[in-house]
Amino acid sequence: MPKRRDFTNGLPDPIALREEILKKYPAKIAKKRIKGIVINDPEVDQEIMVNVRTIPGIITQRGCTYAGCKGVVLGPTRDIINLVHGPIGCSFYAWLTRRNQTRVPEGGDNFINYCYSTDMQDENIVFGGEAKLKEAVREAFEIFKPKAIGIFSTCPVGLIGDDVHSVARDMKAELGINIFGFSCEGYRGVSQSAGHHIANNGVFKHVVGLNDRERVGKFQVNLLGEYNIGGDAFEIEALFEEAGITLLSTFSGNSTIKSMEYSHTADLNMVMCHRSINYIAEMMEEKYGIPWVKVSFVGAEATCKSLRKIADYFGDAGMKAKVEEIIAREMAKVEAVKSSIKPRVEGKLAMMFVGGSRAHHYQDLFGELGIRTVSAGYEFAHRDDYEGRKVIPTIKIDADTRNIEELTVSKDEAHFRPDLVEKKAELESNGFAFKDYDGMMPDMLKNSLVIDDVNHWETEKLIEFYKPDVFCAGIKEKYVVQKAGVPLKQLHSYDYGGPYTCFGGAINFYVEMERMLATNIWKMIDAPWKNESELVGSMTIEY
Ligand code: CFM
Repeated sequence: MPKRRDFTNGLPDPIALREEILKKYPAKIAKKRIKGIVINDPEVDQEIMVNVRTIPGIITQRGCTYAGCKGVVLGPTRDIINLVHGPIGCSFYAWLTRRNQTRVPEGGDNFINYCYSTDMQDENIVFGGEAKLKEAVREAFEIFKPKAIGIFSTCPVGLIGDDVHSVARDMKAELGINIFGFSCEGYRGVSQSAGHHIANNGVFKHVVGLNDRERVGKFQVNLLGEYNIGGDAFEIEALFEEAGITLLSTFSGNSTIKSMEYSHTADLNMVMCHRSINYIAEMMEEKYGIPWVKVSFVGAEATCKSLRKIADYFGDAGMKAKVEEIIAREMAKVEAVKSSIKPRVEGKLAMMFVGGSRAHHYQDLFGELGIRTVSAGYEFAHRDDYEGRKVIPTIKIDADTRNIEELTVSKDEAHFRPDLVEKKAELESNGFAFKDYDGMMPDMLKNSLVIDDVNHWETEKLIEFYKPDVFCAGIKEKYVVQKAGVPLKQLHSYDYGGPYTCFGGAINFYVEMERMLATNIWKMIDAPWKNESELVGSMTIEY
Protein backbone atom coordinates (compact mmCIF):
# COMPACT_ATOMS: atom_id res chain seq x y z
CA MET A 1 0.00 0.00 0.00
CA PRO A 2 1.49 3.40 -0.94
CA LYS A 3 2.45 5.71 1.91
CA ARG A 4 -0.06 8.23 3.06
CA ARG A 5 0.62 11.71 1.83
CA ASP A 6 1.68 14.47 4.16
CA PHE A 7 -0.91 17.25 4.20
CA THR A 8 0.48 19.16 7.17
CA ASN A 9 1.19 22.22 5.04
CA GLY A 10 -2.33 22.46 3.68
CA LEU A 11 -4.47 20.27 1.52
CA PRO A 12 -3.37 19.52 -2.05
CA ASP A 13 -5.28 20.99 -4.96
CA PRO A 14 -7.67 18.20 -5.94
CA ILE A 15 -8.22 19.42 -9.49
CA ALA A 16 -6.51 16.37 -11.01
CA LEU A 17 -8.64 14.10 -8.86
CA ARG A 18 -11.79 15.83 -10.01
CA GLU A 19 -10.74 15.48 -13.61
CA GLU A 20 -10.04 11.79 -13.17
CA ILE A 21 -13.43 11.28 -11.56
CA LEU A 22 -15.22 13.08 -14.36
CA LYS A 23 -13.31 11.34 -17.16
CA LYS A 24 -15.23 8.18 -16.44
CA TYR A 25 -18.61 9.77 -17.16
CA PRO A 26 -20.20 10.36 -20.55
CA ALA A 27 -19.63 14.00 -21.58
CA LYS A 28 -23.21 15.08 -20.86
CA ILE A 29 -23.14 13.57 -17.39
CA ALA A 30 -19.70 14.98 -16.61
CA LYS A 31 -20.91 18.45 -17.54
CA LYS A 32 -23.67 18.19 -14.95
CA ARG A 33 -21.66 16.34 -12.35
CA ILE A 34 -18.85 18.89 -12.17
CA LYS A 35 -21.32 21.36 -10.71
CA GLY A 36 -21.82 19.10 -7.70
CA ILE A 37 -18.08 18.72 -6.99
CA VAL A 38 -16.58 21.93 -5.63
CA ILE A 39 -12.99 22.62 -4.70
CA ASN A 40 -13.57 24.61 -1.56
CA ASP A 41 -12.26 28.03 -0.75
CA PRO A 42 -13.83 29.39 2.40
CA GLU A 43 -13.01 32.94 1.29
CA VAL A 44 -14.91 32.66 -1.97
CA ASP A 45 -18.63 32.16 -2.54
CA GLN A 46 -19.07 29.21 -4.85
CA GLU A 47 -22.30 27.71 -6.06
CA ILE A 48 -22.84 23.98 -5.81
CA MET A 49 -25.46 22.09 -7.80
CA VAL A 50 -27.51 20.00 -5.39
CA ASN A 51 -31.02 18.68 -4.76
CA VAL A 52 -31.20 17.43 -8.33
CA ARG A 53 -31.99 13.96 -9.58
CA THR A 54 -29.34 11.30 -9.18
CA ILE A 55 -27.98 10.07 -12.48
CA PRO A 56 -29.59 6.72 -13.25
CA GLY A 57 -27.17 3.82 -12.98
CA ILE A 58 -25.04 5.48 -10.32
CA ILE A 59 -24.73 3.87 -6.89
CA THR A 60 -26.01 6.69 -4.71
CA GLN A 61 -26.19 6.89 -0.92
CA ARG A 62 -29.60 8.48 -1.05
CA GLY A 63 -32.90 7.23 0.30
CA CYS A 64 -36.42 7.99 -0.86
CA THR A 65 -39.11 10.51 0.02
CA TYR A 66 -41.08 8.00 2.06
CA ALA A 67 -37.94 7.30 4.11
CA GLY A 68 -37.57 10.99 4.89
CA CYS A 69 -41.18 11.40 5.92
CA LYS A 70 -42.02 8.21 7.75
CA GLY A 71 -38.62 7.11 8.95
CA VAL A 72 -36.82 10.34 9.68
CA VAL A 73 -39.30 12.92 10.88
CA LEU A 74 -42.21 10.90 12.31
CA GLY A 75 -40.33 7.69 13.05
CA PRO A 76 -38.98 8.58 16.51
CA THR A 77 -42.36 9.74 17.92
CA ARG A 78 -43.58 7.00 20.22
CA ASP A 79 -47.30 7.53 20.78
CA ILE A 80 -48.46 7.69 17.17
CA ILE A 81 -48.98 4.63 15.02
CA ASN A 82 -47.12 5.21 11.79
CA LEU A 83 -48.95 3.00 9.36
CA VAL A 84 -47.25 2.34 6.04
CA HIS A 85 -49.59 1.89 3.11
CA GLY A 86 -47.56 -0.22 0.75
CA PRO A 87 -45.76 -3.48 0.11
CA ILE A 88 -44.09 -4.96 3.18
CA GLY A 89 -40.59 -4.41 1.79
CA CYS A 90 -40.97 -0.66 2.28
CA SER A 91 -41.23 -1.22 6.02
CA PHE A 92 -38.12 -3.29 6.45
CA TYR A 93 -35.69 -0.38 6.73
CA ALA A 94 -38.14 1.72 8.70
CA TRP A 95 -37.91 -0.61 11.66
CA LEU A 96 -35.50 1.07 14.07
CA THR A 97 -32.39 0.47 11.98
CA ARG A 98 -31.69 4.15 12.56
CA ARG A 99 -31.35 3.41 16.30
CA ASN A 100 -33.65 6.24 17.37
CA GLN A 101 -34.39 5.70 21.01
CA THR A 102 -37.17 6.74 23.35
CA ARG A 103 -37.85 6.70 27.08
CA VAL A 104 -41.36 5.66 27.94
CA PRO A 105 -42.81 6.85 31.22
CA GLU A 106 -44.78 4.37 33.32
CA GLY A 107 -48.02 3.57 31.50
CA GLY A 108 -47.07 5.59 28.40
CA ASP A 109 -47.63 4.42 24.84
CA ASN A 110 -44.71 3.26 22.77
CA PHE A 111 -45.32 2.00 19.27
CA ILE A 112 -41.91 2.58 17.73
CA ASN A 113 -40.73 -0.96 18.24
CA TYR A 114 -43.51 -2.20 15.99
CA CYS A 115 -43.78 -2.11 12.24
CA TYR A 116 -47.22 -1.29 10.86
CA SER A 117 -47.94 -1.99 7.22
CA THR A 118 -50.95 -2.70 5.04
CA ASP A 119 -48.83 -5.33 3.29
CA MET A 120 -50.16 -4.40 -0.13
CA GLN A 121 -50.49 -7.28 -2.59
CA ASP A 122 -50.84 -7.47 -6.39
CA GLU A 123 -54.60 -7.65 -5.95
CA ASN A 124 -54.63 -4.27 -4.15
CA ILE A 125 -52.51 -2.75 -6.88
CA VAL A 126 -55.03 -3.88 -9.49
CA PHE A 127 -58.28 -3.22 -7.63
CA GLY A 128 -57.19 -0.44 -5.27
CA GLY A 129 -55.99 -0.54 -1.69
CA GLU A 130 -58.25 1.91 0.13
CA ALA A 131 -60.52 -0.74 1.64
CA LYS A 132 -57.51 -2.63 2.93
CA LEU A 133 -56.09 0.58 4.37
CA LYS A 134 -59.32 1.29 6.23
CA GLU A 135 -59.31 -2.21 7.64
CA ALA A 136 -55.71 -1.80 8.75
CA VAL A 137 -56.53 1.49 10.52
CA ARG A 138 -59.44 -0.15 12.33
CA GLU A 139 -57.33 -3.13 13.32
CA ALA A 140 -54.48 -0.96 14.61
CA PHE A 141 -56.95 1.13 16.59
CA GLU A 142 -58.66 -1.88 18.14
CA ILE A 143 -55.44 -3.54 19.23
CA PHE A 144 -53.36 -0.55 20.34
CA LYS A 145 -55.86 2.23 21.09
CA PRO A 146 -53.48 4.97 19.93
CA LYS A 147 -54.28 8.68 20.20
CA ALA A 148 -53.11 9.29 16.65
CA ILE A 149 -52.40 7.41 13.43
CA GLY A 150 -50.33 8.65 10.52
CA ILE A 151 -50.69 7.03 7.11
CA PHE A 152 -47.66 7.00 4.84
CA SER A 153 -47.85 6.50 1.10
CA THR A 154 -45.30 4.39 -0.72
CA CYS A 155 -44.68 4.45 -4.49
CA PRO A 156 -47.52 2.15 -5.62
CA VAL A 157 -50.08 4.20 -3.68
CA GLY A 158 -49.38 7.21 -5.84
CA LEU A 159 -49.22 5.13 -9.01
CA ILE A 160 -52.65 3.56 -8.52
CA GLY A 161 -54.20 6.69 -7.05
CA ASP A 162 -55.33 5.53 -3.59
CA ASP A 163 -56.47 8.62 -1.69
CA VAL A 164 -54.91 8.29 1.74
CA HIS A 165 -56.22 11.70 2.78
CA SER A 166 -59.86 10.85 2.28
CA VAL A 167 -59.34 7.52 4.05
CA ALA A 168 -57.75 9.44 6.92
CA ARG A 169 -60.69 11.87 7.10
CA ASP A 170 -63.23 9.03 7.08
CA MET A 171 -61.40 7.07 9.73
CA LYS A 172 -60.91 10.12 11.90
CA ALA A 173 -64.67 10.64 11.86
CA GLU A 174 -65.32 6.97 12.54
CA LEU A 175 -62.78 6.41 15.33
CA GLY A 176 -62.63 9.87 16.89
CA ILE A 177 -58.84 10.10 17.10
CA ASN A 178 -56.41 12.22 15.11
CA ILE A 179 -55.68 10.50 11.80
CA PHE A 180 -53.85 12.11 8.91
CA GLY A 181 -52.14 11.00 5.73
CA PHE A 182 -48.93 11.89 3.91
CA SER A 183 -48.46 11.86 0.13
CA CYS A 184 -44.84 10.90 0.57
CA GLU A 185 -44.48 8.34 -2.22
CA GLY A 186 -40.84 7.38 -2.60
CA TYR A 187 -40.55 8.90 -6.07
CA ARG A 188 -42.17 12.23 -5.16
CA GLY A 189 -38.87 14.05 -4.73
CA VAL A 190 -35.25 13.49 -5.65
CA SER A 191 -34.35 12.18 -2.19
CA GLN A 192 -35.58 11.89 1.40
CA SER A 193 -35.39 15.68 1.61
CA ALA A 194 -38.80 15.96 -0.05
CA GLY A 195 -40.16 13.64 2.63
CA HIS A 196 -38.90 15.95 5.36
CA HIS A 197 -40.82 18.82 3.82
CA ILE A 198 -43.98 16.74 3.44
CA ALA A 199 -43.72 15.55 7.05
CA ASN A 200 -43.19 19.11 8.28
CA ASN A 201 -46.31 20.22 6.43
CA GLY A 202 -48.41 17.36 7.77
CA VAL A 203 -47.36 17.80 11.39
CA PHE A 204 -47.83 21.54 11.17
CA LYS A 205 -51.29 21.21 9.61
CA HIS A 206 -52.64 18.37 11.72
CA VAL A 207 -50.83 18.51 15.06
CA VAL A 208 -49.14 21.78 16.08
CA GLY A 209 -51.53 24.09 17.91
CA LEU A 210 -54.13 21.54 18.97
CA ASN A 211 -53.54 22.06 22.69
CA ASP A 212 -53.17 25.48 24.34
CA ARG A 213 -51.64 24.05 27.47
CA GLU A 214 -50.82 26.46 30.32
CA ARG A 215 -47.16 27.39 30.75
CA VAL A 216 -45.16 25.00 32.85
CA GLY A 217 -41.77 26.73 32.81
CA LYS A 218 -40.28 30.19 32.83
CA PHE A 219 -38.20 29.50 29.73
CA GLN A 220 -40.00 27.25 27.26
CA VAL A 221 -38.32 25.95 24.14
CA ASN A 222 -38.69 23.36 21.40
CA LEU A 223 -35.80 21.47 19.91
CA LEU A 224 -36.24 20.89 16.18
CA GLY A 225 -34.27 18.42 14.09
CA GLU A 226 -32.90 16.19 16.85
CA TYR A 227 -33.82 12.55 16.42
CA ASN A 228 -32.28 10.82 19.42
CA ILE A 229 -30.00 8.49 17.54
CA GLY A 230 -28.04 6.43 20.04
CA GLY A 231 -29.50 8.46 22.92
CA ASP A 232 -28.33 11.91 21.75
CA ALA A 233 -31.52 13.60 22.94
CA PHE A 234 -31.14 12.21 26.47
CA GLU A 235 -27.87 14.14 26.84
CA ILE A 236 -29.45 17.36 25.62
CA GLU A 237 -32.51 16.93 27.81
CA ALA A 238 -30.37 16.49 30.92
CA LEU A 239 -28.41 19.60 30.07
CA PHE A 240 -31.54 21.71 29.57
CA GLU A 241 -33.03 20.49 32.77
CA GLU A 242 -29.99 21.47 34.74
CA ALA A 243 -29.89 24.88 33.07
CA GLY A 244 -33.53 25.54 33.93
CA ILE A 245 -34.73 25.39 30.33
CA THR A 246 -38.11 23.71 29.86
CA LEU A 247 -38.12 21.55 26.76
CA LEU A 248 -41.71 21.37 25.55
CA SER A 249 -41.27 19.22 22.52
CA THR A 250 -38.56 17.74 20.36
CA PHE A 251 -39.23 17.17 16.68
CA SER A 252 -38.88 14.31 17.04
CA GLY A 253 -36.30 12.47 19.16
CA ASN A 254 -37.76 10.96 22.34
CA SER A 255 -41.01 12.73 21.55
CA THR A 256 -44.75 12.31 21.77
CA ILE A 257 -47.31 13.60 19.32
CA LYS A 258 -49.11 15.04 22.36
CA SER A 259 -46.14 17.29 23.11
CA MET A 260 -46.13 18.60 19.54
CA GLU A 261 -49.73 19.70 20.03
CA TYR A 262 -48.67 22.38 22.54
CA SER A 263 -45.30 23.19 20.97
CA HIS A 264 -46.74 26.53 19.76
CA THR A 265 -46.61 27.77 23.37
CA ALA A 266 -42.78 27.89 23.27
CA ASP A 267 -40.71 31.08 23.54
CA LEU A 268 -37.99 29.88 21.20
CA ASN A 269 -37.39 27.21 18.60
CA MET A 270 -33.92 25.76 18.34
CA VAL A 271 -33.01 24.12 15.06
CA MET A 272 -30.40 21.41 15.19
CA CYS A 273 -30.75 19.70 11.80
CA HIS A 274 -31.54 22.61 9.54
CA ARG A 275 -32.23 20.48 6.50
CA SER A 276 -34.97 18.29 7.84
CA ILE A 277 -36.97 20.76 9.88
CA ASN A 278 -36.41 24.39 8.92
CA TYR A 279 -39.89 24.38 7.39
CA ILE A 280 -41.72 23.99 10.72
CA ALA A 281 -39.46 26.58 12.33
CA GLU A 282 -40.34 29.05 9.58
CA MET A 283 -44.05 28.28 9.69
CA MET A 284 -44.21 28.58 13.48
CA GLU A 285 -42.59 31.97 13.29
CA GLU A 286 -45.09 33.08 10.65
CA LYS A 287 -48.10 31.80 12.51
CA TYR A 288 -47.17 32.28 16.17
CA GLY A 289 -44.27 34.73 16.14
CA ILE A 290 -41.83 32.25 17.70
CA PRO A 291 -38.28 33.07 16.56
CA TRP A 292 -35.74 30.40 15.78
CA VAL A 293 -32.01 30.02 16.13
CA LYS A 294 -29.62 27.42 14.80
CA VAL A 295 -27.91 25.33 17.44
CA SER A 296 -25.67 22.29 17.47
CA PHE A 297 -24.87 20.00 20.34
CA VAL A 298 -22.39 17.94 18.36
CA GLY A 299 -19.00 18.83 19.81
CA ALA A 300 -18.11 20.29 23.19
CA GLU A 301 -17.39 23.73 21.75
CA ALA A 302 -20.62 23.79 19.77
CA THR A 303 -22.50 22.79 22.92
CA CYS A 304 -20.99 25.69 24.88
CA LYS A 305 -21.85 28.08 22.07
CA SER A 306 -25.42 26.85 21.82
CA LEU A 307 -26.00 26.95 25.57
CA ARG A 308 -24.68 30.50 25.74
CA LYS A 309 -26.88 31.47 22.83
CA ILE A 310 -30.01 30.25 24.62
CA ALA A 311 -28.97 32.03 27.82
CA ASP A 312 -28.35 35.23 25.85
CA TYR A 313 -31.73 34.94 24.22
CA PHE A 314 -33.55 34.74 27.52
CA GLY A 315 -31.19 37.29 29.07
CA ASP A 316 -31.72 35.86 32.53
CA ALA A 317 -28.80 36.34 34.90
CA GLY A 318 -29.57 33.17 36.86
CA MET A 319 -29.61 31.05 33.70
CA LYS A 320 -26.42 32.63 32.41
CA ALA A 321 -24.64 31.86 35.67
CA LYS A 322 -25.92 28.30 35.67
CA VAL A 323 -24.83 27.78 32.06
CA GLU A 324 -21.33 29.04 32.87
CA GLU A 325 -21.18 26.76 35.89
CA ILE A 326 -22.16 23.74 33.76
CA ILE A 327 -19.69 24.67 31.04
CA ALA A 328 -16.81 25.08 33.50
CA ARG A 329 -17.56 21.78 35.20
CA GLU A 330 -18.13 19.75 32.01
CA MET A 331 -15.31 21.28 29.99
CA ALA A 332 -12.87 20.25 32.71
CA LYS A 333 -13.94 16.62 32.14
CA VAL A 334 -13.84 17.04 28.38
CA GLU A 335 -10.37 18.59 28.43
CA ALA A 336 -9.00 15.84 30.66
CA VAL A 337 -10.03 13.12 28.18
CA LYS A 338 -9.16 15.19 25.12
CA SER A 339 -5.64 15.98 26.30
CA SER A 340 -4.83 12.30 26.64
CA ILE A 341 -6.38 11.28 23.29
CA LYS A 342 -5.57 14.23 21.04
CA PRO A 343 -1.81 13.60 20.77
CA ARG A 344 -2.55 10.09 19.50
CA VAL A 345 -4.93 11.11 16.71
CA GLU A 346 -3.97 14.69 15.87
CA GLY A 347 -3.18 15.32 12.21
CA LYS A 348 -5.25 12.39 10.97
CA LEU A 349 -7.57 12.88 8.04
CA ALA A 350 -11.32 12.35 7.94
CA MET A 351 -13.99 12.29 5.27
CA MET A 352 -17.70 12.36 5.80
CA PHE A 353 -20.60 11.85 3.46
CA VAL A 354 -23.89 11.79 5.30
CA GLY A 355 -27.40 13.14 5.11
CA GLY A 356 -28.06 16.82 5.28
CA SER A 357 -26.46 18.09 8.47
CA ARG A 358 -24.07 15.68 10.14
CA ALA A 359 -21.40 16.00 7.46
CA HIS A 360 -21.07 19.53 8.81
CA HIS A 361 -21.71 19.07 12.54
CA TYR A 362 -19.25 16.22 12.95
CA GLN A 363 -16.40 18.23 11.48
CA ASP A 364 -16.49 20.20 14.75
CA LEU A 365 -16.02 17.05 16.81
CA PHE A 366 -13.14 15.89 14.65
CA GLY A 367 -11.66 19.38 14.76
CA GLU A 368 -11.55 19.23 18.57
CA LEU A 369 -9.19 16.28 18.24
CA GLY A 370 -7.08 18.00 15.60
CA ILE A 371 -8.40 15.74 12.85
CA ARG A 372 -8.87 17.54 9.53
CA THR A 373 -11.75 16.94 7.17
CA VAL A 374 -10.32 16.66 3.66
CA SER A 375 -13.55 15.97 1.86
CA ALA A 376 -17.21 16.04 2.81
CA GLY A 377 -20.65 16.22 1.34
CA TYR A 378 -24.30 15.71 1.98
CA GLU A 379 -26.58 13.17 0.38
CA PHE A 380 -29.59 15.36 -0.16
CA ALA A 381 -29.00 18.81 1.30
CA HIS A 382 -29.93 22.02 -0.47
CA ARG A 383 -27.67 24.91 -1.41
CA ASP A 384 -28.36 26.72 1.86
CA ASP A 385 -26.91 23.81 3.83
CA TYR A 386 -23.70 24.11 1.83
CA GLU A 387 -23.45 27.82 1.15
CA GLY A 388 -25.53 29.34 3.94
CA ARG A 389 -29.04 30.71 4.14
CA LYS A 390 -28.01 33.87 2.35
CA VAL A 391 -28.37 32.03 -0.96
CA ILE A 392 -32.01 31.05 -0.40
CA PRO A 393 -33.43 33.88 -2.54
CA THR A 394 -31.28 32.75 -5.46
CA ILE A 395 -32.26 29.09 -5.37
CA LYS A 396 -34.19 28.17 -8.49
CA ILE A 397 -37.37 26.20 -7.95
CA ASP A 398 -37.43 23.20 -10.25
CA ALA A 399 -40.20 20.80 -11.23
CA ASP A 400 -39.26 18.31 -8.51
CA THR A 401 -39.56 20.92 -5.78
CA ARG A 402 -42.85 22.15 -7.20
CA ASN A 403 -44.14 18.67 -6.61
CA ILE A 404 -44.18 19.37 -2.88
CA GLU A 405 -46.98 21.40 -1.41
CA GLU A 406 -45.95 24.83 -0.11
CA LEU A 407 -48.34 25.73 2.72
CA THR A 408 -49.69 29.22 2.93
CA VAL A 409 -49.36 30.19 6.55
CA SER A 410 -50.97 33.20 8.12
CA LYS A 411 -50.83 34.80 11.53
CA ASP A 412 -52.92 33.15 14.24
CA GLU A 413 -54.16 36.28 15.99
CA ALA A 414 -55.31 34.41 19.09
CA HIS A 415 -51.96 32.77 19.71
CA PHE A 416 -49.49 35.16 18.10
CA ARG A 417 -46.73 36.44 20.39
CA PRO A 418 -45.94 40.10 19.70
CA ASP A 419 -43.72 40.04 22.81
CA LEU A 420 -41.41 37.55 21.07
CA VAL A 421 -41.35 39.61 17.89
CA GLU A 422 -40.33 42.62 19.96
CA LYS A 423 -37.72 40.64 21.83
CA LYS A 424 -36.29 39.41 18.57
CA ALA A 425 -36.07 42.90 17.09
CA GLU A 426 -34.35 44.22 20.19
CA LEU A 427 -31.82 41.39 20.30
CA GLU A 428 -31.17 41.70 16.58
CA SER A 429 -30.38 45.38 16.97
CA ASN A 430 -27.70 44.30 19.44
CA GLY A 431 -26.15 41.87 16.96
CA PHE A 432 -27.87 38.65 18.06
CA ALA A 433 -28.39 36.45 15.01
CA PHE A 434 -31.60 34.55 14.29
CA LYS A 435 -32.08 32.04 11.46
CA ASP A 436 -28.32 31.97 11.43
CA TYR A 437 -27.07 29.10 9.35
CA ASP A 438 -23.96 29.85 7.35
CA GLY A 439 -23.65 26.39 5.84
CA MET A 440 -20.86 23.86 5.65
CA MET A 441 -18.54 25.25 2.98
CA PRO A 442 -17.38 28.39 4.83
CA ASP A 443 -16.27 26.13 7.69
CA MET A 444 -14.19 23.81 5.53
CA LEU A 445 -10.52 24.06 4.67
CA LYS A 446 -9.16 25.53 1.47
CA ASN A 447 -8.80 22.83 -1.19
CA SER A 448 -11.04 20.42 0.64
CA LEU A 449 -13.32 18.68 -1.82
CA VAL A 450 -17.04 19.21 -1.36
CA ILE A 451 -19.12 16.58 -3.12
CA ASP A 452 -22.88 16.35 -3.17
CA ASP A 453 -24.57 12.96 -3.50
CA VAL A 454 -21.25 11.15 -3.70
CA ASN A 455 -21.35 7.81 -5.45
CA HIS A 456 -19.40 4.63 -5.29
CA TRP A 457 -16.93 5.40 -8.06
CA GLU A 458 -16.13 8.76 -6.54
CA THR A 459 -15.69 7.20 -3.09
CA GLU A 460 -13.05 4.82 -4.45
CA LYS A 461 -11.17 7.65 -6.12
CA LEU A 462 -11.32 9.83 -3.00
CA ILE A 463 -9.85 7.07 -0.87
CA GLU A 464 -7.10 6.48 -3.39
CA PHE A 465 -6.19 10.16 -3.54
CA TYR A 466 -6.40 11.23 0.10
CA LYS A 467 -5.85 7.93 1.92
CA PRO A 468 -7.99 9.10 4.82
CA ASP A 469 -7.69 7.63 8.31
CA VAL A 470 -11.43 7.46 8.82
CA PHE A 471 -14.40 7.57 6.51
CA CYS A 472 -17.83 8.45 7.88
CA ALA A 473 -20.96 7.30 6.09
CA GLY A 474 -23.60 4.60 6.48
CA ILE A 475 -24.11 0.88 6.38
CA LYS A 476 -24.27 0.74 2.58
CA GLU A 477 -20.74 2.11 2.33
CA LYS A 478 -19.25 0.56 5.45
CA TYR A 479 -17.77 -2.70 4.23
CA VAL A 480 -16.70 -1.49 0.83
CA VAL A 481 -14.67 1.26 2.46
CA GLN A 482 -13.25 -1.07 5.09
CA LYS A 483 -12.15 -3.48 2.41
CA ALA A 484 -10.08 -0.60 1.06
CA GLY A 485 -8.26 -0.56 4.41
CA VAL A 486 -10.00 2.48 5.87
CA PRO A 487 -12.12 2.26 9.02
CA LEU A 488 -15.67 3.50 8.60
CA LYS A 489 -17.68 5.15 11.33
CA GLN A 490 -21.38 5.20 10.71
CA LEU A 491 -22.72 8.65 11.38
CA HIS A 492 -26.34 7.68 10.80
CA SER A 493 -26.80 4.89 13.33
CA TYR A 494 -23.42 5.37 15.11
CA ASP A 495 -22.79 1.65 14.62
CA TYR A 496 -23.43 0.45 18.16
CA GLY A 497 -22.21 3.60 19.88
CA GLY A 498 -23.40 6.97 21.06
CA PRO A 499 -24.63 9.22 22.40
CA TYR A 500 -22.31 11.75 20.79
CA THR A 501 -24.03 15.00 21.73
CA CYS A 502 -23.10 17.50 24.44
CA PHE A 503 -20.12 17.04 26.74
CA GLY A 504 -20.60 13.40 27.65
CA GLY A 505 -21.18 12.58 24.00
CA ALA A 506 -18.01 14.39 22.94
CA ILE A 507 -16.05 12.27 25.40
CA ASN A 508 -17.67 9.13 23.98
CA PHE A 509 -16.68 10.20 20.50
CA TYR A 510 -13.07 10.98 21.43
CA VAL A 511 -12.72 7.54 23.02
CA GLU A 512 -14.27 5.90 19.98
CA MET A 513 -11.93 7.75 17.63
CA GLU A 514 -8.93 6.74 19.68
CA ARG A 515 -10.05 3.13 19.45
CA MET A 516 -10.52 3.37 15.70
CA LEU A 517 -7.55 5.54 14.77
CA ALA A 518 -4.75 4.83 17.18
CA THR A 519 -4.23 1.44 15.65
CA ASN A 520 -2.24 0.35 12.64
CA ILE A 521 -4.39 -2.65 11.92
CA TRP A 522 -6.14 -0.99 8.97
CA LYS A 523 -2.84 -0.25 7.30
CA MET A 524 -1.77 -3.86 7.59
CA ILE A 525 -4.67 -5.44 5.83
CA ASP A 526 -5.12 -5.80 2.15
CA ALA A 527 -8.19 -7.02 0.39
CA PRO A 528 -7.74 -10.77 -0.21
CA TRP A 529 -8.21 -10.43 -3.95
CA LYS A 530 -5.08 -8.27 -4.12
CA ASN A 531 -2.82 -11.07 -2.90
CA GLU A 532 -4.58 -14.29 -3.71
CA SER A 533 -5.15 -15.68 -7.13
CA GLU A 534 -8.66 -15.47 -8.42
CA LEU A 535 -10.89 -18.47 -7.82
CA VAL A 536 -11.98 -19.96 -11.09
CA GLY A 537 -14.80 -22.47 -11.30
CA SER A 538 -16.25 -24.53 -14.06
CA MET A 539 -19.63 -25.99 -14.65
CA THR A 540 -20.71 -29.09 -16.52
CA ILE A 541 -24.19 -29.27 -17.87
CA GLU A 542 -25.51 -32.69 -18.69
CA TYR A 543 -28.32 -33.17 -21.13
FE1 CFM B 1 -31.02 15.65 9.68
FE2 CFM B 1 -30.81 13.40 10.78
FE3 CFM B 1 -29.09 14.35 9.04
FE4 CFM B 1 -31.54 13.69 8.21
FE5 CFM B 1 -30.96 11.13 7.76
FE6 CFM B 1 -30.20 10.79 10.33
FE7 CFM B 1 -28.55 11.84 8.55
MO1 CFM B 1 -29.23 9.32 8.42
S1 CFM B 1 -32.60 14.17 9.90
S2 CFM B 1 -30.32 15.34 7.67
S3 CFM B 1 -32.51 12.25 6.82
S4 CFM B 1 -29.41 14.95 11.00
S5 CFM B 1 -31.40 9.53 9.11
S6 CFM B 1 -30.87 11.73 12.18
S7 CFM B 1 -28.16 10.44 10.10
S8 CFM B 1 -29.16 10.87 6.75
S9 CFM B 1 -27.19 13.63 8.49
